[in-house]
Amino acid sequence: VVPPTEKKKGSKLFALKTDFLKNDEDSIQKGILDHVEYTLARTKYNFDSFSAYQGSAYTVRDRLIERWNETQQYYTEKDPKRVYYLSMEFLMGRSLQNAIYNMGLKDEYHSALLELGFELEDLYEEEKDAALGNGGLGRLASCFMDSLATLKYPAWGYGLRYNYGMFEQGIYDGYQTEVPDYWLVAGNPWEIERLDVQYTVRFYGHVTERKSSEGNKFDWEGGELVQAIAYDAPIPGYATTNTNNIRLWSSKPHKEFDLDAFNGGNYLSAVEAKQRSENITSVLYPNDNTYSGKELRLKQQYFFVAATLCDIIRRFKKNHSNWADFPNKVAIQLNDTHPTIGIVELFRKLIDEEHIQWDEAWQIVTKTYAYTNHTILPEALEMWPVSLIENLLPRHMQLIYGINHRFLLQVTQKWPGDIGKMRSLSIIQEGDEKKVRMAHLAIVGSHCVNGVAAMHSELVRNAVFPDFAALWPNKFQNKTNGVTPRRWIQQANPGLSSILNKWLKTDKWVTQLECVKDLKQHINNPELIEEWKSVKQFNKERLADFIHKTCGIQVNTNALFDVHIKRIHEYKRQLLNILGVIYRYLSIKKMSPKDRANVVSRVVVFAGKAAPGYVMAKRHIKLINSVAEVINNDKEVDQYLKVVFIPNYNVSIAQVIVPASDINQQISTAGTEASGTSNMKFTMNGSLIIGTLDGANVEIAEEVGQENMFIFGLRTHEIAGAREKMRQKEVVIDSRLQEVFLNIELGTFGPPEIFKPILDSLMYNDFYLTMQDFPLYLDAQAEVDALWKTQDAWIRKSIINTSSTYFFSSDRAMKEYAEEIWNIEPCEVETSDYRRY
Ligand code: F58
Repeated sequence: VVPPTEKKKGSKLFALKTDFLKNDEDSIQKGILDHVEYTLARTKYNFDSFSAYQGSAYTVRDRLIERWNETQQYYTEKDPKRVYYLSMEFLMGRSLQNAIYNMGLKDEYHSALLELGFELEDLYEEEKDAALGNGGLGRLASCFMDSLATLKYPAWGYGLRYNYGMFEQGIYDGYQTEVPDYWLVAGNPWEIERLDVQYTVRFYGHVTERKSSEGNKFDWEGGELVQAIAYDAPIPGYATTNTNNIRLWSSKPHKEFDLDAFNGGNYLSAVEAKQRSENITSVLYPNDNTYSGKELRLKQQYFFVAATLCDIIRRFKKNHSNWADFPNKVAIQLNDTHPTIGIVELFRKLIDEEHIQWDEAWQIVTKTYAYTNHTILPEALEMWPVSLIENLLPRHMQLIYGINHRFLLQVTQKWPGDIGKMRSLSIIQEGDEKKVRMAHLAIVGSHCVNGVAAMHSELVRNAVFPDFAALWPNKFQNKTNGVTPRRWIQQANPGLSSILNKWLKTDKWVTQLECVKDLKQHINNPELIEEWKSVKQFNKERLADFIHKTCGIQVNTNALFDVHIKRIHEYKRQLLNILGVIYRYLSIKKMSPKDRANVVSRVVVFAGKAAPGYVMAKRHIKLINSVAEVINNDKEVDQYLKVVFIPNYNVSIAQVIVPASDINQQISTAGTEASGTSNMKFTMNGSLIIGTLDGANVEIAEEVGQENMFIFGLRTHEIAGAREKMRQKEVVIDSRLQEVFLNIELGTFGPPEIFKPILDSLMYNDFYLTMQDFPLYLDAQAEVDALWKTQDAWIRKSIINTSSTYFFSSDRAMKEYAEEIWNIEPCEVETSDYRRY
């Protein structure tokens, strides 16, 4: 990077401007104390852990800002093609540890803080999670951002800065409660407010047409104006100066004031109207895998993409005047359909503001965009009523009709006279209420559509959008998900990291996960097996402490830790798990003391949030907690079984649970879980999967080997038949399951009427086939018990799991996206040493 003051070389100003913050202990300590005094305005002679966290965070932020500036200046100078990852969610979790590790400053911060009287590891715990996401999709976006920076790709994430993130879950009397998460209350050192980056976004209003020499022009006027303000979160790559950015938009009132209202004496109502604009980025919608058709949600979506496109185009125009270059400089990835209205927004700007002709503009749009599908559950597919879009975004609705018209001409060319094909492919769904199918719009407006695991991509192509795949076979791709080994191994599991460093004789695995393959050579080495056991033991004790602190339950750390953590959803089948737990409990109760001696002790851990409006999922939470209450208070089974529901599951809690698990449950009905990503995190941490052949489990089985997992259950191609069998009432309920039902009905776990709707739903249609998979699930669990009894064989399988995870690194995923969808290349910032001594 050429400093702007090159000409003044030798001058004091130049020296000052090229002087970076030092990273020795003294400089770090001075930085922390300065921030305690000048940023927090507290006395540096006496401050608590939270202030120490904040002070440390601000010093880290200073260093991030240096790297950020250098990176962005470098990108501006080199002008590579960039990718913009548009996501309504980024589930970032905590930042302090991540930033310190990625910058390579762990030891320096550790000793600097020790002298100030603090343990760095304790300060991590002071940080509140940034939870601007629901689950897998949001966390995936954050893993991707880490990999993009680490691989030095010129990439920016764009999203929304919700004032309220994912709600905080409490459990009272076994029921889920929701408390709003006002996460910014104590400030957020990880963001940089950019009051200089603001755009105006329009809603409602009307379209007027005027004649011009080059055809008719359309002006979108009137309506409501809202201001978008940028907040940046620097994303440091691992062991590199490259520091990318996530830019989140916050809505604020537009400066234009309604003078009429004011003069008319309506001052207070004029202020109220202004305040309403701040609602747009108020709250994250807490639904996972269901679509909520609220106008405010559509407003969020448009607000997001309108501001983002202003920003992207402004950056493009700094260096370019030819619009044909746009797709050569800009790739935009849509993280599901939520930002799809951005396709129409770019098109509108090209046509109405840049006066580009229809066909040329449409080419630019489709070459720029690509779309990732994350679900095939029909209830999650977004479809906005035409009337809603017409009112909120009148010009966009006109353009959607135009886009659809031209698209349907293409359909007729391929299938002349086939009305059925037109109806099934159309962007507009006809019916009592006409709707815009956002997935169709995303497919039509993108050059590439991808699913997130091999099996899911096959279903996207063949089951969900077969006609699109027939029309454009080359548009459809697979990009199997991945997770970052930095957060999910290096930071979450220091013990495992040391093992890897020692046995691989390098720490290269942190960025080149293929290195872990070499661990297999040592699989029979008793020293490795002992170390492996003791690290797992340490992690289990860490989790046991956490469970004791948060739930007041003592668990036996010699027991098998059986973990099921994810959003609570019928398709993920926490119900199958808890029914299995009940069966286990009843079995132990019936055993003679001699038989009990053979029982494998288990701690069954659940965690996850249900969408506040999802009544059935909330009932499942209640059932789990009621069963836990009975089992945990039954002295007779005390040594053999404990059931724990850890409240308020989030990223930082996952970082404690995942490394401590012996098995993890990935038991969705085959064909329902697009990919899953916790399955990858667990596998990296040597936890064995008990699971169905669904989502990425299929590919994990290919890498790890089915003999090193516990695979059971109906296969995807058997699902339709199994549902039919259910409809025909041909399903014979397993006698063990009948016994479980009977106990629920008799009130063993509390008033049976609470659980009646759960049993009814199983008896009525059992859409997720819990009953048919139940016996197979019990068989798989019996295999788990059997293997547990031969600990060394277990540990070897655990090691094989960890050593087979290369493919599930988000680094691999990002390389594939970069090369096969975005056509971008790394752009490494030239600098002497990213650690900068
Ligand atoms: C998840 N989707 C998939 N959606 O369920 C999971 O299989 C996959 O591994 C993951 O994406 C990453 O690809 C998901 O998390 C949501 O949470 C949406 C949030 C917004 C409303 C609709 C659901």
